[in-house]
Amino acid sequence: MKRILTYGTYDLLHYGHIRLLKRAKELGDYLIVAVSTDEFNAIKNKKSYHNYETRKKMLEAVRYVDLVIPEENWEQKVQDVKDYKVDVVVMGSDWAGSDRFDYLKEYCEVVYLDRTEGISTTKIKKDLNLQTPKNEINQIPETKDERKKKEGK
Ligand code: C2G
Repeated sequence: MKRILTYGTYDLLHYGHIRLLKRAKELGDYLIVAVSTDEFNAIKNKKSYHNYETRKKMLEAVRYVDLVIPEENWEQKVQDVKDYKVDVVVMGSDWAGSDRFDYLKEYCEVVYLDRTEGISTTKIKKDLNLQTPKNEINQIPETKDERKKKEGK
């Protein structure tokens, strides 16, 4: 079983993300996505429209994704590769050659896939002229089942 790992914020999920996930999955049999927590986004100076829980739920609904784990810092990648027995780390070509990823070649294969031109979360926000009020992050309301589970009913 060939295990693939990729990292990202994955906010406002768009077809550039989906194409990356589809091609990453095609490289193996099991795809793990480490999605940036809201706290790590702050470190990356990224403000996401959806909070971590919502971005995680949306990725879990993507047919190519087998597991979603939190990306909490820059330093966790070697441990992730070991813990999840990863064969290939995949990122979009905007990360090609980055020292944030290239050093992982000591532990596994590192593959950069062409970034999908013409789409990005920043472009979507700009085109929709989205001004997310400061510190307000939208989230998907809980389903009845999720509420019952939380209340232990
Ligand atoms: N991507 C792509 N084409 C686009 C937009 C994004 O292929 N048009 C890819 C990126 O290259 C990345 C993944 O989709 O591999 C997720 O993109 P982002 O959510 O923007 O992730 P990023 O902010 O680059 O976070 O530790 C690494 C970071 O967490 C990566």
